[in-house]
Amino acid sequence: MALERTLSILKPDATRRNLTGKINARFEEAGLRIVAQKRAWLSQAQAEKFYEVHKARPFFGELVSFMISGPVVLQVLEGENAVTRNREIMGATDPSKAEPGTIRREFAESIEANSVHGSDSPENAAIEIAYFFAGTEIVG
Ligand code: RTP
Ligand code: MG
Repeated sequence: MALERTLSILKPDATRRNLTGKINARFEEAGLRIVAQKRAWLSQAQAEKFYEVHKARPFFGELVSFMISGPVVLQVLEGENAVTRNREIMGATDPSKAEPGTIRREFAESIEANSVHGSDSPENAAIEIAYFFAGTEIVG
């Protein structure tokens, strides 16, 4: 199996509670390597474009407000089956439905403030990585 890459975001609820190291340890323990990482405070336009697929959903406005409410950490994770593997260790969107031991079950505050984002397909991972990172910023 070839190495795969996925885009990860540590969301504002995670940076606010100083949880970035604890969450990064989860990725590394699961065999995912952080091959790019930067802290950023997203603009409204950046967050709206990133979550464009959810534009028609009732939670879109709140989601964008939440994502720009504080700094985030943008990351590229690399490993075998990285997209699926990362979604497994993140757990379900709603932390009350996430499996015990997952990042969201352990750290998330709510269905919205759920600590992490992970790309949902290799195709979207490529688009999302290119949205935030130049090729030279990724060091595998
Ligand atoms: P993500 O894209 O952030 O990795 O999360 P996901 O695939 O598990 O969930 P998705 O359906 O793509 O939703 C994106 C983010 O929107 C917020 N959300 N709020 N209030 C609500 O009902 C609701 N539903 C989703 C969450 O922050 C979710 O991660
Ligand atoms: Mg999603």
